[in-house]
Amino acid sequence: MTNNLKRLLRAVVAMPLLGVSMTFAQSSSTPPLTNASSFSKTSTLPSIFPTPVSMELGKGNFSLGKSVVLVSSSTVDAGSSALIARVLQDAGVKTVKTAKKIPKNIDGTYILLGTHADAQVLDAVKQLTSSVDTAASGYTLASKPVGDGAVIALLGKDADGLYYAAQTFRQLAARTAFPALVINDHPALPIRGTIEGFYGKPWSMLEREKHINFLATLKANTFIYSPKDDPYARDRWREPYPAATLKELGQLAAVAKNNHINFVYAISPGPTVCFSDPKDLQALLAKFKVLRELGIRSFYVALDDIEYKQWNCEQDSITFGPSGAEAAARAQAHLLNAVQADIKKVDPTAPPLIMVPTEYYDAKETPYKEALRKHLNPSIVVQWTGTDVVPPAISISDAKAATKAFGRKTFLWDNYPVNDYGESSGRLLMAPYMRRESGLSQELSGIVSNPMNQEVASRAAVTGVVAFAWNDKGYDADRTWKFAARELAAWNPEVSEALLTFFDTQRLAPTFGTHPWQAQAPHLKAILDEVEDVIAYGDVNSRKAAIAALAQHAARFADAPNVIRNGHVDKAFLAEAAPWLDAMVLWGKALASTAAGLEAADSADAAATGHFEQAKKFAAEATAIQSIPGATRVEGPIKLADGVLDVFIAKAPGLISY
Ligand code: LTM
Repeated sequence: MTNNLKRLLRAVVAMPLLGVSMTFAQSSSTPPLTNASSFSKTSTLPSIFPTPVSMELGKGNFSLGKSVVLVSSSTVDAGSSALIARVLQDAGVKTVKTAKKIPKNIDGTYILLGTHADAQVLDAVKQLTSSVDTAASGYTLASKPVGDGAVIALLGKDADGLYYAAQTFRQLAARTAFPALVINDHPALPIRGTIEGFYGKPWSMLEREKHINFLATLKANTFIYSPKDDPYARDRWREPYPAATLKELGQLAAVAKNNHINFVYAISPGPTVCFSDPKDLQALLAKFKVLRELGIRSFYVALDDIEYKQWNCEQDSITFGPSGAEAAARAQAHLLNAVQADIKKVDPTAPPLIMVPTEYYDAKETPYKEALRKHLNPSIVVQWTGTDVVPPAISISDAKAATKAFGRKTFLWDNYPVNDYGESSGRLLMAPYMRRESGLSQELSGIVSNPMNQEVASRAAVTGVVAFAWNDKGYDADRTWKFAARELAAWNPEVSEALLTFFDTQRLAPTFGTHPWQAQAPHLKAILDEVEDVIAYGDVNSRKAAIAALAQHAARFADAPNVIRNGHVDKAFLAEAAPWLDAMVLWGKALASTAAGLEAADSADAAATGHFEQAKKFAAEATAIQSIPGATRVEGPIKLADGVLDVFIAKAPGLISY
């Protein structure tokens, strides 16, 4: 038995003793096991998120059973082993045996695990399927009922590929009926994940750990630590971290590694750095050295949101000439090239340095970009936010322009669902991830989402971002968004419906300008428009029916926060969204009173006036609810389906004269 196999078995045996850790959201957020009676001879194509590149059903299906045999190899790493152990335990497997190879007569469930580096596993998988995925980080998952049992093969092109196979296995194993199928899959983009790059309250270490666990379930591979309000990363970047923070960062990096996530540490020296001062270079390298000793291997220098047309020190004007955008780019390249050279020297296989330039928000040719392109080491990865800081859309031709401007494919920093700017005040941003052109993966080196100060609430959008980055051609924004709601609802249909009703009220996606790039509450708007249309054009009966349907919808709307709060939804989400959920109850009551007013008005009943007055009072109470002090950078009144619900409630008393 290999050491890894031993580790896997130990993990399976140890799981019940360890109990359920709060941070292991991965295992609890899978579809509930269907009961045995739903096991049938036909099998159905499962939905896997992110959408695999190819997935083909075979004939039949089977149950994993209470006991499985693992045929494993030395190429299975600790993270994959631990994940498979959790998956088997969650699927109700009680006994895990091991074997060196698959026997001729199959009499149970055999699970074959390994990478292409293991010839024995590769050969065995080729018996099951003629097609195997050979792309970097790719995997093949093949399953088949055989004899009196079944064989499932998880074959990674490499260690990451095997881990992704295990993540797909997690989604499949949650079904009682494990279908015969062949999945060949690999990421479209090599870098996928999140940059904690917002202003305002940084995430806590626990939130980061939970987020990394969440990212791993979606086969993302990158978490960039870059909170603007970490003083040791920006304002006081030269100072060392307190020992306790260093310890926590090291623990976080270990969690990330176990989840096949690259933990990237970003520093923002821009506000005070002297580019030509060797002491400042040494201060940067010293900071990275300490973090490297904690196991962090990937580094980033952020130069966004700084005054770059003035030097911070006299020496820079002597070294680089008079201050200005072009000189700033030369100075930045000088410093970053030295950092990259040091990375290469001390850790030759480490990922290259990542940077965000000062002009990150468009792809127009400028003296700054021209100089950066000319002087920056081509192996340094450059971030870009699109055609604006918060762009309404990103097309392939936009990305091509950025490639040209920065002299390399750029790494997209997508400022969605971040809510740290004026236009986003009072909002959670929970729309599906849209308006990024399919095929963008060919013109980018990666995508990360900049999330909200609210970690769990960010997941609806982040799920879309990383699913798009995995397979932009097969990405379905709406289905992925619904999947995110199901995950948050712990797969309870009533709760996920209530969550989707709530998400709809937080769908408006602002830009830095006056035009949002996603419209507010389209689902609710369609319902309210329909009521208004029927009142305008319908006969008596259809009017009554439409108003009755509105009353029912209002009751469901008002009750949605209750359903969410009483479901098995992550408590952190309930805390983050508390004022919005409170506001939703009141807006729901306002809508219910409005429906009562319309019903009375339609019967020429003067009681309508009282109902409409009541609606106004509820609306005023809802509008007065404020965001949680300190929770977001921009505080203010909570907004909920604004421009849709408030408009309808205000307009309703004038729809029927009585
Ligand atoms: O977008 C970038 C590169 N920098 C900052 C972010 O830190 C901030 O979160 C977003 C949204 O306000 N805008 C920025 O300019």
